[in-house]
Amino acid sequence: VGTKVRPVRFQSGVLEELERRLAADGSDLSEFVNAAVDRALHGDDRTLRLVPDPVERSDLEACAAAFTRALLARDARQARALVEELVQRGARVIDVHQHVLRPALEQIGDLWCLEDVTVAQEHYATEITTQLVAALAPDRRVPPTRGRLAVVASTRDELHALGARMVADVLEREGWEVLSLGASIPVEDLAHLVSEERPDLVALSTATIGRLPGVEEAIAALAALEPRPVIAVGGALYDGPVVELARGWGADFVTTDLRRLVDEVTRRFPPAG
Ligand code: B12
Repeated sequence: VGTKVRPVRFQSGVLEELERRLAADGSDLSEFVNAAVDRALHGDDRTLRLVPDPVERSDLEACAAAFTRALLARDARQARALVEELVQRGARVIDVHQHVLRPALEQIGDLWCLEDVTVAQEHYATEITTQLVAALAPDRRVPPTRGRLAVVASTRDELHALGARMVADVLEREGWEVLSLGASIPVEDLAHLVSEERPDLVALSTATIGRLPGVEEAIAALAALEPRPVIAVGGALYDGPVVELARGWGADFVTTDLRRLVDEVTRRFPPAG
């Protein structure tokens, strides 16, 4: 009942001999095969493993390269299959975001800069990746358990939204309740919502250098609120001097690294008990 029948190939003559001997012992083929499979999975001399090999950094890098190729070949089915297989093998979604999806889009961004790919190709890649992030979300999402609220948004005029989506996703997986506002939130509207909702954390995402004035203004507006939320700032832009700039404006921490975000929020808001 409930068992799929699958063909098994035996060497010629072996099956007949096996069945003859089993019958002589009062046993049958199903029992024999089940016992052999059980030994292979659970016995002392195990030959089959239920737990697959751990996913290494090199697997993530190989998947990033294959995922990029699939996006450039406009093969969404293959792109999805690559990522879903990695997740089934046990890859953490945070690592998939950080070490597969992000580098793929970075590379496609570089190719766009060199005019080796068109805007249409970049849009296609972004669209498929956005769908994938959404598709991976529900199975791992947990109901809010931390009693903590975060607001996540891309800053004023910032149309890059996927990084903010990943930040929201990662916080939700950590048990936070998240208000995810998406792209380009005006400073006054952000401050208004934050003063109403009083989140513990506001995470701001920015990818383009021209959008920095919006970051400075958002940090100033949030820092003036009472109670003042913890202000995290990140995105593709933050490297070198820009990190210091954001710290100088009053950001509590600045990072592009999702694991560092998780470490920081866990340190600042330790789970109860
Ligand atoms: C897709 C894309 C777009 C799409 C975005 C669509 C969308 N719905 O998001 C569209 C077409 C709108 C777009 C427009 C533009 N783009 Co564009 N775009 C990209 C591209 C190819 C991918 C961006 C992306 O989604 N990456 C994947 C995400 C997941 O990565 P991420 O944002 O870095 O997020 C990661 C981390 O940074 C972190 N993170 C992000 N936010 C936060 C926040 C916190 C608090 C924390 C802790 C972590 C964190 O988490 C993520 C996981 O690791 C990049 C290439 C690149 N190198 O990134 C260029 C890129 C960002 N774009 C660029 C440019 C120049 C533009 C335009 C100015 C082009 C133009 N001439 O119109 C416009 C600007 C629009 C605007 N006003 O914002 C440049 C930016 C250069 C710069 N530093 O200023 C890039 C780098 C391309 C390049 N190589 O030059 N773009």
